[in-house]
Amino acid sequence: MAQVQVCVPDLGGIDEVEVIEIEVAVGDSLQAEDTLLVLESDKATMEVPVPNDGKVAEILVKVGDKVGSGSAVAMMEVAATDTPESEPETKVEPEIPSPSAAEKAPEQSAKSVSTGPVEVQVEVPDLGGIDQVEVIELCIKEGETLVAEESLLVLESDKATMEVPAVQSGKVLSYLVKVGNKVSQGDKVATMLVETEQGQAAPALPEQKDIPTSSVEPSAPVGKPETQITIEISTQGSVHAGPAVRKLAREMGVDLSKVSGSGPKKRIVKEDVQSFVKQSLKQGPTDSASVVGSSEDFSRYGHISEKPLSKIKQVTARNMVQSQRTIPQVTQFDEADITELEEYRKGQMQAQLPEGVRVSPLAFILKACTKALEKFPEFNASLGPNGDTLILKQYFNIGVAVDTPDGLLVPVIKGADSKGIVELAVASSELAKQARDKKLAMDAMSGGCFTISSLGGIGGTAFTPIVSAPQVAILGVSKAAFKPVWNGSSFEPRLMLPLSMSYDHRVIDGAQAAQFTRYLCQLLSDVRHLLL
Ligand code: CAO
Repeated sequence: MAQVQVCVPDLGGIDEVEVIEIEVAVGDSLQAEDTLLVLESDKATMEVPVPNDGKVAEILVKVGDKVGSGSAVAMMEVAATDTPESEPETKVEPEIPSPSAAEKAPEQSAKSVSTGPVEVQVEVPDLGGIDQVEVIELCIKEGETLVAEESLLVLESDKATMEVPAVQSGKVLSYLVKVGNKVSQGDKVATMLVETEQGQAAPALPEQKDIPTSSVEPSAPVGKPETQITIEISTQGSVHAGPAVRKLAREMGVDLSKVSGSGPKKRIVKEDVQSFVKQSLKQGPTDSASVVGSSEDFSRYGHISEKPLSKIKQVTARNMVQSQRTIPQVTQFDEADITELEEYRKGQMQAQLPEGVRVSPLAFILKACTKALEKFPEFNASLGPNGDTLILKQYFNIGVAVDTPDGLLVPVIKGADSKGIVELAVASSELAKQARDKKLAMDAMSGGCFTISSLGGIGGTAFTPIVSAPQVAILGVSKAAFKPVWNGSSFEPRLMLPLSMSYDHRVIDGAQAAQFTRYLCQLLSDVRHLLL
């Protein structure tokens, strides 16, 4: 046996990095490439592996110590054949990717020489000779701005995690890569719009180096911001964890953005992931409810094709599964006589509308719902964390389900109770447009108390909407149709609007649900109730 010193490899010009984790103890037997400890600078986390099989004889540093290139960090006992002859004690620098990549500013290049805002392309910086590093996180949403030095994306090799920061403050127009793509030095990863000072030319565009098409799918076009789903991905940007922890999380299917870090600077360590999994198992199915499809080979029966589900649909699917699994839901049906309401909306009201404003029955339904929520506070509530209290909300935010080409989005009309019919019409059509144009603000879909899902413009007689937890009720609206209604002496044609209200039966009793929908019908049958 011989003793060898394990030293910090070349840090690519960085003076000092901090030891943030020691993964082994004296006496541990390790195999070559096992991680000895983890180092971190403000932009990169890297693991120092051992180069040979052997036993840890001494650890020369402790967590919090600052080390530089060549610093000795441990002594290992290795088989004599593993050390060069005639050298009783050998310095061995394990080969790990140089973190210089993350430390060095990414190159950014402008499309043209100009003043004012210019488009620049952010490139992957020097990766210390490593090729094909995986993009594991996109830190912000397209269309958002970030300041110089904030992270744009995170790359990961098997031994290091590197954040690629923006050199200049600006707006991210589009990412040119997606999570999962492999990139190398010089690959273009994002287009940003940055300000140049008056009279100062933007940096010239360096020689183009195209990303191999096999590994990079085209990103969303410039100016086409992602929606809610990308926001979810973006939360990963704040995850503070090393490669080994990220790998463990991936293996266990853990979303690291949901794990609290107990390490230095709130860094997530392996134990945090393990206790998160234990906790999740104890709690049973939670918001990470998985959507299980079919593994059947349908091609045995005929031709098939497969297409990816949009992110919005994937998130909706998880939420739906979660809601159906955890909420005992019942749907109450009723019909509102909107004959007079429609006469008013299509007649007298038209002359009073501001130019360009279109009012559909939805605005009246929104108004009726806020009034019904005021009268029946249990519908404007959520169950408390242990399920033994009811949180009654004093505000009235109503979500409106919007059908978009990518799937269902539910923007929320905030403070619906303080809006009149015309304002509700304007707010709902603006939000629906923003949803379809993928321009919803980040918080546009949060804070809803109750949801309306209107399929009235399409057709159908009834459906059973799924409650959107933590809300306790959702109103489904189908297409109004003329029906013969008995008025006591004869049948009369009346325009009837079908309502289907699903509710959480833990919170709302059947009788309350019937009263709520009856009240809605009364309000809608006499437009004067709503105009007051
Ligand atoms: N009965 C009869 N006609 C109706 C109606 C109803 N209940 N609701 C709307 N209409 C009419 C409108 O008046 C309009 O006709 P005019 O142009 O002649 O006035 C037409 O249908 C189209 O309306 P619209 O759909 O454009 O507008 P809206 O305000 O009713 O709805 C929105 C807006 C965003 C809710 C709707 O476009 C939408 O996306 N609906 C789908 C929601 C969805 O997918 N839900 C399922 C979720 S799963 O629970």
